[in-house]
Amino acid sequence: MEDQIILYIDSNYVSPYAMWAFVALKEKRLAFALKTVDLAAKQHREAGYERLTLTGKVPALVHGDFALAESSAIIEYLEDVFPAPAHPPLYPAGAQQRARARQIQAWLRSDLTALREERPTTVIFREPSPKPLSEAGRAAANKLVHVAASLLGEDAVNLFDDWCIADTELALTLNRLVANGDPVPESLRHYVQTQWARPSVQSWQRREA
Ligand SMILES: N[C@@H](CCC(=O)N[C@@H](CS)C(=O)NCC(=O)O)C(=O)O
Repeated sequence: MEDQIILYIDSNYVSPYAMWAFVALKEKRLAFALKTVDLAAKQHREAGYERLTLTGKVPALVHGDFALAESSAIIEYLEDVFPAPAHPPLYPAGAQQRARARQIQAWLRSDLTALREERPTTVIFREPSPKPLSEAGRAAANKLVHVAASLLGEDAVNLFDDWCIADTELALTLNRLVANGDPVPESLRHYVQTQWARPSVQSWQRREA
């Protein structure tokens, strides 16, 4: 019998990191159970969850008797343990393209703090924010748009020849602006809309594992 897979996510379905791990599982065509963690009720601080994840963070993956937190570690683990061609790849084939995808992933997690604070993912999944961006928020938005436009040619719907997980991550980050009605060039809006229509992303929005 195959080891069971469980993904722990936030109960409000607004964690971008949880969404990226969920999309990775879906794109790999893996069956998994979803368990929700109520962050407001501090369920992630309960001893059992902290013991399981080491860090008490959401998302966390359980595969058999192995548990892992951190979305990037989860994504890399799935790619290692469920490789192509049996399971669709999460990364491009070439070493340089894989490296570029990982650069984008690491950058999205470590930079653009003002944008992440002023345009939380609730602007995508719940309702827009009426507040204009601060100077720091605008600077972060401009940097994101500049990097995305440099990577994506006019009318590109993927970063590379085929979809990869960095596309979902970049699209979600751009969607912090698009969904809120902040100015974004039309070609990037089209990229976001195309990425958002992927069945794996739609499944997250419909909350179905
Ligand atoms: N670097 C982590 C970030 C995970 C993270 O910050 N998750 C938030 C929810 S969006 C969380 O667990 N917050 C509870 C806490 O930090 O105590 C990842 O990529 O998985």
